Amino acid sequence: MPKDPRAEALWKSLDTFRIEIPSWGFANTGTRFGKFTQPGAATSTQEKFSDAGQVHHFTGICPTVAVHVLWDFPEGLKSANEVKGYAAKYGVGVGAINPNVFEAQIYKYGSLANPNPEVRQAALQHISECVEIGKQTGSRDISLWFTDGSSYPGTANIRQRKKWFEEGLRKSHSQLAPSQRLLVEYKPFEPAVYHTDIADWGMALLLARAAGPRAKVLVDTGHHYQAQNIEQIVTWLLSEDMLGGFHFNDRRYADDDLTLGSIDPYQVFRIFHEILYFEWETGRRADIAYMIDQSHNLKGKIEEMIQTAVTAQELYAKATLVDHERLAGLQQKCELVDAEECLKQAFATDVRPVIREWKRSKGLPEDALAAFRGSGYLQRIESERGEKNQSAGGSYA
Ligand code: PSV
Ligand code: MN
Repeated sequence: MPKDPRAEALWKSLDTFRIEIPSWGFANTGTRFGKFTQPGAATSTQEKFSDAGQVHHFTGICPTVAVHVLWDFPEGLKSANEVKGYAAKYGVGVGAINPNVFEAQIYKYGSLANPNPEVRQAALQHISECVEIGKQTGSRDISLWFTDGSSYPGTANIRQRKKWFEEGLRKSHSQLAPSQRLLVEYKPFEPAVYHTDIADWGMALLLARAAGPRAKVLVDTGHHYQAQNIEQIVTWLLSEDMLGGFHFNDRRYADDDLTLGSIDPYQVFRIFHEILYFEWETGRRADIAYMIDQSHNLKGKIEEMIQTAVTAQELYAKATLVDHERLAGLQQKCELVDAEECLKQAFATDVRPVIREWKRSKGLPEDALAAFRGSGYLQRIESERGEKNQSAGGSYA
């Protein structure tokens, strides 16, 4: 460990920083006009776990994989042991469980807020099964994203739908084991384009509060309007003890699912800074699940996931370099230039030499991407999966 106290703090933060990767980031995806295929894309849950295992093997910081129940658990609860087996085989754990109440035909007009009580019941039943899956896989978080909303003015009773959501989330919360949490994700639009029932952090916050004490808000960085100040949302949720986790990705226009930090690395740094500043001020660790929510259409899937994890680690490391005590004093005296410089200096610091040293001490490769490329894994899966993937793409029409 280095002698300098700031480098020491950075080193300690590297020991604790972990980020979860999504199973769906390894499968073929596309745009709303169709899928682009890759010869090496994962074609089964087992392959997704195998690929995720590679990301963790080379980076050392992605020990868990978020799963989507419909996509990864073809037989629901009955698939739980099988999925757990894949995780163990490839050296990772099962992370957040994502129910899927948006793809089946019955959810055309919503799930927990569907005017039809039978559909609301079906959605509740699915979430309840996901809670059970979480208990079996040892997953802490049930991560809820709903597409519920409407696309034309006057077509939905928005207040009534809010009540249905409160009711459904309360019931779901009552089924949690003491170690489990519900994370409520928000998104302003898509696929509903007039109103979305859980459109922003305020709505997610109110619904999480109504659900119960172990429900928190999930911030997906791609789910905001242009120019929205995301780190301010983060600070408010922290101060309310309501920030449960993140879905990290970058965006230029809307929910673009771009590589973390590819468009605006300073944004990610500012989010990490606010969290670390909160931890310094309160003397307690913020209990936040850091997760990635990206599905790469154009870049190689495993390569981009490695790139993402490495970027997240670097930006988090930079944020640990902010001198909090000095910053607090400067803020108090309204020394604007010097206060801003506290952030800018930390952001400009090249943390890679210390990270390389940390990696060496852990027996990890200094350059995760190069090590993965040199391993021959990609060539192997491309030849094994190429044929299956050839027929997987195409248009939706
Ligand atoms: C929706 O856009 C979302 O962010 C939710 O988290 C889903 O679970 C995920 O993307 C699916 O790709
Ligand atoms: Mn998300």
